[in-house]
Amino acid sequence: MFGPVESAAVTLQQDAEARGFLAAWAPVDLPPSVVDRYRAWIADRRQAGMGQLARNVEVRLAPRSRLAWARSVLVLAAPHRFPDPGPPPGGVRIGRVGRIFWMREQDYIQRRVQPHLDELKEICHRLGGRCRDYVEQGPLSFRSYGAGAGLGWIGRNGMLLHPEWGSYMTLAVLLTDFEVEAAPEHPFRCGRCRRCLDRCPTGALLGDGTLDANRCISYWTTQHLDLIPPEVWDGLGSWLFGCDECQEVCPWTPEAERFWEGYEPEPELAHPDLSDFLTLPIHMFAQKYAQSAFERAGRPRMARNALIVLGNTRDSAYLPLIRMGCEDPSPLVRATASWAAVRVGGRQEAERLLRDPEPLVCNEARRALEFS
Ligand code: B12
Ligand code: SF4
Ligand code: SF4
Repeated sequence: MFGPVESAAVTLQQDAEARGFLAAWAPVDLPPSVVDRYRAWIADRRQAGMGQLARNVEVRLAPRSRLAWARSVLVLAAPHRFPDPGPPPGGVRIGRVGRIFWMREQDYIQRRVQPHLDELKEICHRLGGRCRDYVEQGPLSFRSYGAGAGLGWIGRNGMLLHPEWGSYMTLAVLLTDFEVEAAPEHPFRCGRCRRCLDRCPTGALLGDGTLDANRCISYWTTQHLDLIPPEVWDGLGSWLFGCDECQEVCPWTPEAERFWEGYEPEPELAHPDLSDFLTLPIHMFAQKYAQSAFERAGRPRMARNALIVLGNTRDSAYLPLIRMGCEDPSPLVRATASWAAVRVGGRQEAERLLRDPEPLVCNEARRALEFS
C-alpha cells in the first residue's frame, strides 16, 4: 500500500487529475539524502547570486518547523511543450527564449493555475483538511516533492522527468494535513545517456542531478542583477532569456508536443524583437510585456541580454542598434554596449564611452578595448 491513505486525499488527487494535471502525493518530510544534497549544494555556493535559496533553509528542508500541521504535499504538474508559434513579422528576432517564458507568467500563474488551486483548497477544506498552496513563490523544493511522489525521476539535467511527458512541466504544490505514505521511487531512467552534459554550452551540469548556477545560462539571463561577465558571453550564444538546451537534447523530451489546455504561448514572447529593449520608452515596454518574465526582469536587464545576443553575432550590421545601447540612460546597458560594440567592430563607439561620467561604464569600455 502506498500513496494516499485517506479517502479525502484520493478525492483531492482525482479532482486535480480531472483538471488535466498530473497529480501525486508525497510525504512532507524529505528523505535525509535530499536534505544532505541541498545543504552540500549551498555549502559549495552553487546558488550563485540567488541568496533566497540559502535563506530559510530550515523551512525549505523541514516545512513542519514552521507549519507544524503539514503532513503531505499534493504535487501538480502541467506540461508546456506547445508548438513554436513562429516569429511575428519584422523586427530583430534572433534571441532565443526558454519555453516556460513564452507565456505571460503572472497571467499563467494568477489567471490559469491559481483558480484551480483555489478550488482545490476549497475542496480540501470541505473534506475537513488544512492546506496551503505554492505556485512560484515560497521556499519549497518542487522537484524533490515531484520525485518523492513518484511522478518521475531527477535526470542528469536536474529536471523532474516523466516517462510520457518529459521535462517540460510546470510544477505547483499543495501542502495539506492528510496522512499519506511514501510512494515508491520512480526508477532512474537516464541509463548511460549523457547527452545533456555534453550539450550544456557552459558545462553547468554537475552530473548528480544538480547544476552550478554560476555557470548556467538560465541563471545569468533571468536572475543575475548586474553586469554579465564577458568571459561567459560566448557560452550564452543567442540565448536572450532562459535556456532549454539540456531539455531539447534529452531523448525523453517527447516527439508529440503536449501542453495543458490553460496554457497559450505568445509569438512576441517566444521571438521578441530585440530592438524593443533598446528603443521602446519605458511605458511602452511595460505595456507590451505586461505580466511577463521580461517585465519582471526590467527593461535595462532585457537590454543587457539583447546586447549580448547582438554582440555574439559579431556582425557589424547590428552596430546601429548597439549604438542605441551606448546612449542608454542605464549605466548597466552602456557598459554592456561597450563590449557588444567592440565585438561587432565598433571600437569608436567604445572609445567614446571612455569619457562616460559613470566609472562602471568607462572601466568596462577600457577593458573591452584592451581585451577584445
Ligand atoms: C532556483 C531555480 C532555478 C535556478 C537553479 C536551478 C537548479 N537546477 O537548481 C535557475 C535560475 C538556474 C533555474 C533554471 C531553470 N528552471 Co528553475 N527553478 C528554481 C526554483 C525556484 C528552486 C529550485 C531549487 O531550489 N534549486 C536548488 C536545487 C539544489 O534544488 P532542487 O532543484 O529542488 O533539487 C533537488 C531535487 O533534485 C532533489 N533530488 C534529486 N534526486 C532526487 C531523488 C528523489 C527520490 C527525491 C525525493 C529528490 C531528489 O535533490 C535536490 C536537492 O534537494 C524552482 C521552483 C521551486 N520552488 O522548486 C524552479 C524550477 C525548478 N525551475 C523550473 C524550470 C522550468 C527551469 C528552466 C527550464 C527555465 C529555463 N527555460 O531557463 C531552467 C532549467 C535549468 C536546469 N537544468 O535545472 C521548473 C522545473 C520543472 C521540472 N520539470 O523539473 C521549476 C520547478 C519551476 C516550476 N514552477 O515549475 N531555476
Ligand atoms: S539550462 Fe542551459 S546552461 Fe543551464 S544547465 Fe541546462 S543547458 Fe546548461
Ligand atoms: S539527456 Fe540523457 S542524461 Fe540527460 S536527462 Fe535526458 S536521459 Fe538523462
